[in-house]
Amino acid sequence: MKRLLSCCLLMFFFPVFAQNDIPPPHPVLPVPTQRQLDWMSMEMNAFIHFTTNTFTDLEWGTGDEAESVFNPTAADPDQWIQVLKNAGFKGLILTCKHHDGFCLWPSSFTEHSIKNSPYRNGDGDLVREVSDACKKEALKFGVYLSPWDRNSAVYAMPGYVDYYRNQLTELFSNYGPIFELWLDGANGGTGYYGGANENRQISQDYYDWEHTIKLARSLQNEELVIFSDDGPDIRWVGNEQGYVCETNWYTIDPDSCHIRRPGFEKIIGTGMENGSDWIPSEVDVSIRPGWFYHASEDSLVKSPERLFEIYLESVGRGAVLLLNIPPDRRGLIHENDIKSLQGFRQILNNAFKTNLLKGAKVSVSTVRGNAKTFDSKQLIDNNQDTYWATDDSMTTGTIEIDLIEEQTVNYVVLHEYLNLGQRVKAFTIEVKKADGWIRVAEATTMGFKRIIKIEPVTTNLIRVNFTEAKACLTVSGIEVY
Ligand code: FUL
Repeated sequence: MKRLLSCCLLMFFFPVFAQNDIPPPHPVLPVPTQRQLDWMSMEMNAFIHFTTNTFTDLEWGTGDEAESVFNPTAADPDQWIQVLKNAGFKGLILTCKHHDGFCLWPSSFTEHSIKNSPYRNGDGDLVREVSDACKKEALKFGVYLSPWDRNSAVYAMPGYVDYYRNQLTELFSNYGPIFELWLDGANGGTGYYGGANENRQISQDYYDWEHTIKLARSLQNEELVIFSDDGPDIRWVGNEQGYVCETNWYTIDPDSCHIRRPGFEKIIGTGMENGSDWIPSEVDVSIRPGWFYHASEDSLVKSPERLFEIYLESVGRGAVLLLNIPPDRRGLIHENDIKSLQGFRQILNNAFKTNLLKGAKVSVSTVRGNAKTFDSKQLIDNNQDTYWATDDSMTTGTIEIDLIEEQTVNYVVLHEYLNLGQRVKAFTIEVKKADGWIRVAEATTMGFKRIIKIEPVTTNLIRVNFTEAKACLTVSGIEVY
């Protein structure tokens, strides 16, 4: 009794203590793993497609190309990394082996590799050069190791899975740390296959991914994320055009959207609101029409404006962008691609240069338990680990921003606190004009980062209305540009 009394007295005199005891909301399951959260925070990674195709002008090598065709005259991975770093990429994924089976490292398990090419007189190892160059500039290094191998004589036979695992072991033991393993979905068809020159198909369980994934994880640290059409860590977005759907749930039900069933692309494009697993999408797209360099596409490099649009429709919809920039036959990123990337970076920097919230007043409709830990300040503290939250029963709410002076607004950027699961299903944005509030945007999911582009409008009051959510709100940030 005495204890209860002193506790009440304490709460009376020091209400802040009591407020800080308000527990956080219960998670909405499933929730992301730490490695998925870390990966999402990278936002933009680069894909590098480089192999014999660069020299044969193909997109899919057949597996019978002579190793001697691989002959970059001035390969300079340091140049790639400089260009990519300046453009804002955080990681790079290299096609260590594409469908033709040619290895960019001197694998002991095949003759179809860089060791039999003229590159550095057969002593070259581009996986080494690229992973070292990444380390020097603190870019993360990732591996594309094509499951389909049109060179291997044993492809589609039991021995190939061991061959694949041996190559994965070589890469994962000697070139780490590796942040992402990219497992391509193209599997089986015609090929050289050690001279058989035939059509080989595989069954759905041929690769026994479960054990390969265990092996990959055992050879790397916790950070490793694995991409394939439907996970385990990251899913394909269902198109190669550079967008994720406006509604982007991080959750899917891998069993009910099994690889390449009709309608599969649509499901992985939007995710599933009540999916059983947290498997966020990655938007892979090339800066050129093809994945590999072709001189005939030098004039078809995507413009800075188009790249910015892609950024808004991928990162701006809560996904991670994987933009392919293929080196040319010299082994350099081509001047046209560099120009486009520089222009893109400039547009991006200009668009998000000045956050108009500096000096603004931000208020919210309700605060969870009236606790400071969950109040409106958490929205503007530049810390994604703190968040504004509502009471458990409150699945709607409003953020109101008073810009103090009239400003022209182009973008509203919102961040959902995802450690407790994805919640928001619908929200609107309004601005105050002389004749009242006007709706300027309507959206569905929010996610890690949601950039809402609006028709430029001059106003001093902005309101975000969360109209539907799976549970109480947890919003970690808002910015206005
Ligand atoms: C596809 C492959 O077939 C393309 O060649 C490319 O590597 C792309 C990223 O994935 O499935």
